[in-house]
Amino acid sequence: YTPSRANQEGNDTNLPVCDIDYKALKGRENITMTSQSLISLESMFPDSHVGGRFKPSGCRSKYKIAVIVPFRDRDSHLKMYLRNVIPKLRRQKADFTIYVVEQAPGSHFNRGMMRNVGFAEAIKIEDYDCFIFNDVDSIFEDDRNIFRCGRENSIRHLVTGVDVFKYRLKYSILVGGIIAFTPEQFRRVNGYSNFYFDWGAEDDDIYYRIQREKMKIERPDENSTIGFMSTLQHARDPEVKYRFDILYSRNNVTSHKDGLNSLKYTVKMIGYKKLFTWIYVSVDENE
Ligand code: UDH
Ligand code: NGS
Repeated sequence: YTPSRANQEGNDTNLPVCDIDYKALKGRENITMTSQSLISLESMFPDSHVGGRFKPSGCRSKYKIAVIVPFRDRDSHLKMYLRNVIPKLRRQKADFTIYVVEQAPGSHFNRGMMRNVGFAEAIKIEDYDCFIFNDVDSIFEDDRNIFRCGRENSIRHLVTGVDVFKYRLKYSILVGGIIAFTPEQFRRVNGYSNFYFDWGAEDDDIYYRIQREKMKIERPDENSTIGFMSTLQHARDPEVKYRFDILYSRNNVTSHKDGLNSLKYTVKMIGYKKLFTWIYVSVDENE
């Protein structure tokens, strides 16, 4: 069953455009740690639409947002993510759908590819205005950190500080955790590289793609706590030494032919769940 666009639209076009009610926002909050089952989580959000789309009631959001979460084997994080992020995005009156893009066993994890797949598949389902790539362990703390994209030449990185780094960014060009692209922006950089299997560097790689396109990075106000992010604990994945070789040599030459336009994958399953759309995908590492 594929939710049709017409069906999802309903009569929304007659509704007034939503204004964010800043008084209804709560500001910075501690993360709620939960060990709830998915079923009990689902019962917390009875008004989600099929595939986990949320829309404000009584008004129409300015943008349709797809939140793309690369995923494998982090079930407890996913529940914590949904528990904390959905209420905040609803208070922002966002029209959003979370896509959990899960890489099937048989290849090393590739975050960049999972994000590319999320983009490619979600845009077939709905005309999204903004794609927000969000690691499952990265939870924004403050609901005043509005999930939205930047203007034409400006990529919006929604993080100004990370809890485990004393609420700073590890380095100034870091664009990991949570980052927003319009479809035009994402196509312009040709998405993420597909080369980085295992941990690290694919976000640095996309930073250089952004730079080469002469676009800039914007963030929430760096003098406030609005862009602060909490991270969930997990064992560290194996790092790949060769990532630096790719980052500093191949990338410059290959980014126009390595990315969205060279993406190869097989969708094994799409599940329209209550709180998210699940895309289960396999990739061939040796291609
Ligand atoms: N992911 C999975 N499963 C995996 C690996 C990665 O779902 O097996 C996804 C998930 O969305 C995760 C994201 O990819 O949040 C990033 O992977 P990660 O959490 O392993 O990487 P991160 O950069 O790890 O968050 C930081 C750990 C090292 C901190 C360094 C402190 N000195
Ligand atoms: C850098 C990695 C990035 C990674 C970042 C995590 O060292 O891919 O750490 O920072 N770059 C390379 O490995 C070249 S953190 O989220 O821990 O603040 O995203």
